[in-house]
Amino acid sequence: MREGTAPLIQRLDYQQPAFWIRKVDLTFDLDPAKTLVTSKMQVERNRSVPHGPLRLHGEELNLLRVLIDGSSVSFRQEGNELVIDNAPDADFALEIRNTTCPEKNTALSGLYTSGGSFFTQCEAEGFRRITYFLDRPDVMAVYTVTLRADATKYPVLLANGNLVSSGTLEEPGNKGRHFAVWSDPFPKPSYLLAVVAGDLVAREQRVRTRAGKDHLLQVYVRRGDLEKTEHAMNSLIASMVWDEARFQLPLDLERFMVVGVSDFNMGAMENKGLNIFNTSALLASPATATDADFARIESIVAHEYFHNWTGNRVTCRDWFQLSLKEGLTVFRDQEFSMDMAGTTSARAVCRIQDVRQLRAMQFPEDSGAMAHPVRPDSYSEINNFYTATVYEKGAEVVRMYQTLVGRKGFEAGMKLYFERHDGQAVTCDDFAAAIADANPGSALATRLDAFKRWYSQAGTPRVTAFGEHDAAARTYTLRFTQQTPATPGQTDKQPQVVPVVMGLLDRHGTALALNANGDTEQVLVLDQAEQTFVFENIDSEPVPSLLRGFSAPVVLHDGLSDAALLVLMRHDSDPFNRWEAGQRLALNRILHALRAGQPLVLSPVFIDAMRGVLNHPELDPAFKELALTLPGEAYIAEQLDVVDPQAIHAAVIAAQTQLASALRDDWAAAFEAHQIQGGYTPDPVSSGKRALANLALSMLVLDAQATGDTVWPGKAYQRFKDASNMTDRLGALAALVNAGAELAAPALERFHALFKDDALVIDKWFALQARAPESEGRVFARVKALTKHADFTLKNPNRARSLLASLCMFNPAAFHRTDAAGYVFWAEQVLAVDAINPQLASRVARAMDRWAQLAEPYRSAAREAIARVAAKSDLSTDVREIVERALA
Ligand code: 0A1
Ligand code: ZN
Repeated sequence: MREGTAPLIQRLDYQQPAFWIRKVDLTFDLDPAKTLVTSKMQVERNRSVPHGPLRLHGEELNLLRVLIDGSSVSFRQEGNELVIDNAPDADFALEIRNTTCPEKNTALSGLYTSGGSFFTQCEAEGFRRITYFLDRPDVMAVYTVTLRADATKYPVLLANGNLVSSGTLEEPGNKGRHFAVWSDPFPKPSYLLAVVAGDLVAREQRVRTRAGKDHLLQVYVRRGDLEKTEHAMNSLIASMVWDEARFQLPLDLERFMVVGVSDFNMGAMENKGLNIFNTSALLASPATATDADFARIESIVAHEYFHNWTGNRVTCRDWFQLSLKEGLTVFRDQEFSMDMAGTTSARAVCRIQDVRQLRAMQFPEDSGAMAHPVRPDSYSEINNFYTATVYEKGAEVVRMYQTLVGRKGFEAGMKLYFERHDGQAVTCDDFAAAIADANPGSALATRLDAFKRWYSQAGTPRVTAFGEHDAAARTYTLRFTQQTPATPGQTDKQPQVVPVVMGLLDRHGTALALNANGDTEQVLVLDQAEQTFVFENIDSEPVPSLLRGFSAPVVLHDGLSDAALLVLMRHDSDPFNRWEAGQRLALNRILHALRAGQPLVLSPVFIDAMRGVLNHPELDPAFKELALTLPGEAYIAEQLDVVDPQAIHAAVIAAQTQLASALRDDWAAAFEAHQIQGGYTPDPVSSGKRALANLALSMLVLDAQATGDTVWPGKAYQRFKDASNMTDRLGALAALVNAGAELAAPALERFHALFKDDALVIDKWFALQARAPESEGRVFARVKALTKHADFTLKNPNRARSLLASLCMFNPAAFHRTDAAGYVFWAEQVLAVDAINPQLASRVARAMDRWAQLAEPYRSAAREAIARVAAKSDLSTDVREIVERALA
């Protein structure tokens, strides 16, 4: 956030603060241009650390006065710190008054305005942009908040906890103003404070929990958005029920509020009892949101709700421990989504989607300039570490605990964790100790130190497996090796603890017994650089099915032949590995073509296998859609030492075109067979059918482009016009746009006219165009033109991301151009956004993380663009850290 070079903060430098703040009384006199903040704090010296001055954080504040026990006190300002050298030894009352300017706060951190209302965002270090404070998560205080504001413009005044009183302000000078006093009984770190004031309306629901307690649930949004809150409310209720049933964790507040805001840097925020959501993660109606939006909203509502225990009741000692709350809460929301999905197949679909996301986002992070451990060792801007590694890899680490101690063992570990640490700010070591101590003698407890390398070592481990059958001895020997590649600042890596869930199949696909008990599935635990496992009574060469359910976040090389992969794809009892086998068949072909520098030609065997999936009488449509979708370009790039984005794109398009043509009749049949009669529901079965129908349609339109047929584009246009829900409408529009059909232009125009007043839908309109497959530079040119569109702005993060992130991060072939125009555009946009919103700018800046793996001429041009940005003297610390790490 701050300009200039920020100091590098090191994990091992952690020290407790010199003072504790136990109680805070905050008053906000809200005004968009100048809000007055009065903070009265109860402060005490921390006697377990050396005597020192009181140093409070404060940024972009206008300080009015500082009083200790009612008298003025001498202080000095050192950079962004307010230093009081002569603070008393005994407990004291500290009062600070300052003002801030919410309407100029385009960084959206601290107190800001959006659509004429006030909102706050305090994680990670936004509270210091509201008032001076010990703004660190280990300082936990009880807060009372008084809000005073114009009653007409801001009829709703919200803060954390319970409403104590409210009314009209009577004093002269406060005409037309009203107030509300909120009190939160739970001690919390400052990053969980929240304030909202505006003209909002709420959907309300009273619920009774299993424990017999009554609660009021409220979802606050702008007038006019109320009918789009039903799904969020249902998701909230389902989350409450689930957390009580699965982990015995009840809601601890009488009132739980959720608020939507259009300008927000992330998805949502778990402020105690007052979650604040990006509207994109909250609002849904069948006409405006896709199935994917409905699923995302359910999972984000759950995620924030689950933070109430994993994050709020037990929080992080310091920001290096971020994955303590984030990895665990992502794991919990993933488990919730799987339980909500229901059937084994629907659960597998969730798992496949999560792994696809991990591979598309976290694997590249782990092999690029920003590679860092799940528990980072240093940062200069903590906002840069809300990453796929901390979140998604962190969730995989939590999943491995569960795999190693079993589901019941994990639940026992969670129980112990809360018994030990409720109300505390703790570390990842405390979590690990609780899970291990609740499971003495387990595969985890016996190798806990080695397991914890998942927190300290960056990089994705490479595991190889080599199987050998001894016909005479009737044994099958599996030999594993593992090695983790070097990452910035970490060259030597130790072996990791890798749980490999596995089974063996014979060549007809029958599961083999792995031991005398007749078990057909087992967990092998790797913890050495090399290890061997022997299976007895194996009559013939089996096909190993390893890493079922993606039991560890590693890259596995098992050298299986295409024939063996076909056995797995057709017969494995593990649906994840069935999907994986199909993906690997496709990947093998694409990589072979890329490495040989030859055009890609899909084999008849592969095409038959895909046809078998598409026409399979028992597989679910949602699974079929995933199995028939080719690996993404980012994941393909991950497999290569030198990345040529244009060559990858050409190979993927060739594969798609061949699959579209070879299965033409099957796609048409699948499209017709998966039409849904009746009203829209976003359940997994219906959304699976819509997904497969949309994939079929996109293949048919793509094929029509090649053959000159006009029937399918016409049908797609008709479907686009007539669709009764956004999934089908956007699916048909995407089919036209992605194929480059002539009807794409009128369809886009019509779509814009239909939804011009719905910002979230217009975001989709921008994103669809920016993510379209590149062809002769047309997509890039279109994006550049769209930056000049009347609806485009860099000030709204959703809108800015809809074009910039879509192009620079999700459309490699449009972005990486031989003329370097993509990089020039990137540099311009990063600098323009940085002046408005550094957090947003640094996210876009990360599009260049993997520049060093690019082939020439991309590599040199990319480096030059990064160096040009780095040469600017007035960069935010956010962007500076990203570009400097890239160049290091
Ligand atoms: N803790 C939130 C994510 C979040 C993080 C930072 C923010 O502002 C910089 C906002 C939200 C979550 O995990 O949902
Ligand atoms: Zn979170």
